[in-house]
Parts: sequence; C-alpha cells; structure tokens
Amino acid sequence: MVLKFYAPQFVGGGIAIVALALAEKQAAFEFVPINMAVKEHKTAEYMAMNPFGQVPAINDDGFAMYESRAICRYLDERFADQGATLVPKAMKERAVVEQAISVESMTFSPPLSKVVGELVVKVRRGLTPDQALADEGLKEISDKLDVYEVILAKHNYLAGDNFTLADLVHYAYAPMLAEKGVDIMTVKERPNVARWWNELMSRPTWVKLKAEGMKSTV
Ligand SMILES: N[C@@H](CCC(=O)N[C@@H](CS)C(=O)NCC(=O)O)C(=O)O
Repeated sequence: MVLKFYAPQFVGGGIAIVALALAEKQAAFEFVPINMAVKEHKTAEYMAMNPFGQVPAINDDGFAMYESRAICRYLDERFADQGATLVPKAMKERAVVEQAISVESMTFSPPLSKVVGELVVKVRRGLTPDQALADEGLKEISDKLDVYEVILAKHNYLAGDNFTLADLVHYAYAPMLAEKGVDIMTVKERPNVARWWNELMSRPTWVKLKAEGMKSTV
C-alpha cells in the first residue's frame, strides 16, 4: 500500500519539511488532506496515528509516525536508493548533520516559531501581535544567524558542501516570515547566509512545492 501523508493544504512548519523531504526523495505517496478547521486532527482515527493530535503524520502500510524531523529521517532510509541523500551514511558526516539539526531544533526554531506565532498566526487570526515578544525572538535568531555566517563562509551548506537534512529543516518557518515582509535571511551584513538562503529558496523541489501545493504522486 502506498505511503499516506496527512496534513492540511498548507506549506509551512513541519508540514513543509515533510512535503519537501518526500519531493527530494522522489517518493510515491498519497496526500490525505486534514481539515483542521473541523478538527480532523483530533478524531480518534487520526489520534491513533498521532496521540498528540498534531499534523503532519504519515502511515506507511500500517506503520504510522509523527514529528516532522523524525519522519524526514525515516523517509531518507525508507527511500534510500532514490532521490537526494538527506542524511549521509558515513559516521562523521552524519554526526555533523545531526549537530546542525540539533542547533536548528533546539536554538533556531524555538525563537523563530515564537516570531511566526506573533507576526503570522496572530495577524491571520485578526489578533494584535506582541511586537516586543517578536523583537526579542528576532534578536535571538539574528544572534544564531551571525554564527551561521561563520559556518557558511567555510562551506556551501550547513553541514558541508552538500545539501542535507540540516538545510532542509530550515524551510519550516523562515519562508513564512519572508512572505510577511520580514527579511532575516538575506540581509547584506550576512552575505554567506544570504547566498545559502537564496539557493535554498530557488531549489527546484521547493519552487514546485510552493507553486503547486501538496499533491499525491499516485
Ligand atoms: N514538533 C512537531 C510539531 C507539530 C505541530 O506543532 N503541528 C501544528 C501545526 S504546524 C499542529 O498540529 N497544531 C494543532 C494543535 O496542536 O492542535 C513536528 O515537527 O511535527
């Protein structure tokens, strides 16, 4: 049975990175749209796959899992012989990728998702954003990006000269801010971050996903 991908028709957050990983792996899958407005992610059937009642989730012939980064790692092994290699097999190369993913999930994403919560989600819901909270988050991200600038001066991508899952996880939130006119990724003070980010934003799989949205491949 073909792998099922459960998510709303929205390219953002963990949903975006799983959708992009599927595209990078050239994986066959069925997209199952989840309507969050009517709480389809809280039904007993859905929560049997993800007891946290959150999107995204996958079901690979009876093997269900959630947590976007964990799903991406699974997809990389599940479709090992096709598409891009997201996590290298060699121990030290893999360790460097995992190191960069830890930085993203522990220190980059938390302030970024806080800023997205204020400047994107609240605005979408007609609520007033807390600008002080957003500014605090932006300062934290800016400090991280200063270090990314040092790293990206040494090699093309975050974990070496190849695109890996370490880069892919960064598609979760930063594009959502850019769509609201908040540019933190391509400022001229960080030319290597800007080069890296512009390259990520023009990666063909991403351009296609943004243009076409989520679509089954079977
Ligand atoms: N760490 C999880 C986060 C999942 C998550 O926060 N999903 C949000 C949408 S982006 C959600 O389902 N929110 C609805 C809810 O929590 O009820 C992942 O990376 O998959």
